[in-house]
Amino acid sequence: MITHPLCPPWRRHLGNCHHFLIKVSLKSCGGRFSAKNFDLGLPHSLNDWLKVLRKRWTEPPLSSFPRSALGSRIFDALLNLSHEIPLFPTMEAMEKIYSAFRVPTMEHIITDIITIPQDTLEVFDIAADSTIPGLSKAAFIASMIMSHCAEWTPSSRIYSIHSLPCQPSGTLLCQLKIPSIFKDRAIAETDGRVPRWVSSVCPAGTLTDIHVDYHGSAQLMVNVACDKLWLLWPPTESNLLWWNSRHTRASNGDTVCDAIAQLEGLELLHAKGSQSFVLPPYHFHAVLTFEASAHLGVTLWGFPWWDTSRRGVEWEIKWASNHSKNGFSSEMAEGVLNAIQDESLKYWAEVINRFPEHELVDTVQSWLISMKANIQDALAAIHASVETGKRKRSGRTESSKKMRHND
Ligand SMILES: O=C(O)CCC(=O)C(=O)O
Repeated sequence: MITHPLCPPWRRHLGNCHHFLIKVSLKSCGGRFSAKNFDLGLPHSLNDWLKVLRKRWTEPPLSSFPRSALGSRIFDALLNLSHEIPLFPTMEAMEKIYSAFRVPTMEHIITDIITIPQDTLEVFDIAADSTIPGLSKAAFIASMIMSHCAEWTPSSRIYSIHSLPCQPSGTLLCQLKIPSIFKDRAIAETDGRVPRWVSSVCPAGTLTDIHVDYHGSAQLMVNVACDKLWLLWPPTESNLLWWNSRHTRASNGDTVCDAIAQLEGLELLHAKGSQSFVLPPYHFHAVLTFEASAHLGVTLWGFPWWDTSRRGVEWEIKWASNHSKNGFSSEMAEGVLNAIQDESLKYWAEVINRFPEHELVDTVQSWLISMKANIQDALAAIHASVETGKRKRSGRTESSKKMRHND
């Protein structure tokens, strides 16, 4: 789930859980999502199944929508790749997640929107590429309905919501469960005692630029009603290096095309039907939506993602320490460091409290101590350089005043 502006951000060897997912996916899907089964004239291009999606994106009504041209460049970049793009592993959502045997639907999501205590919603305006902090619920629902119109008109709007908390009379009625394969080794973020599921709601034509979520958690995602294409990249060393100058920054649209050309480990997921999947920590993603869609997500912290989370947090602390070299303000760096301290380190401390017998407890414990110290050092260095900057500026002002006086 994206939380703007600090998107509270693989290699197969990084998480045991990933191995599990690959097995489950192959077993439960019976290879159904393989490009080879798309019967679209292979062997033209190994990724020919994408042509169907490209056609939908570039024909009415989406062809007149604001991000059509950019999406079409993304499809061209994908179709130009000379290798078969692997598919991101998914699982069938089913009874392991739907404990109340009530499968979440768009109706539950709309109830969440209507019953959320706030009068207005924070939405992302896709056409304007900016966040609107307080949009009326009616305007949002109208934009969802109108995204099915025949073509874009000057009064059309396209808004997406990226972190809508589930409400008691809406999605919470479904009492979604965290499957025991995760629950026995990880903790979920909670609101009191219930896992804090949030939804993303996007009209047709939404293109979400490449970004990373949060600061070290994995996310369990569940499709509610989805027809969207996810592009996903692991946080390998070279991918993170590429991301140094882009982290937390609103990307310009063609960043996704650059990512397709320059990042390693791209995987695709056409989200449809009752799938769920785990987005590991610091996994880069960009998403194109073909029909009004919604998915649910909950953040998970735990040992299956320890190594990826640890490496990502260490990278992010370095990124913040080098903020000016990376072209970012001290405020941005301070925000990231505080978020890591208040969020990531707190959850990792909770993980070792919950699973005191785990073999990694001592390792995580000493890592927490050194990360706390690193964050404190980085914050102190930022404060010192801000103070030095202020002194220099006021020194310059004083001397220019004096010069003017002497003139
Ligand atoms: O569905 C989308 O367009 C974006 C979703 C996303 O980035 C997320 O849930 O983290």
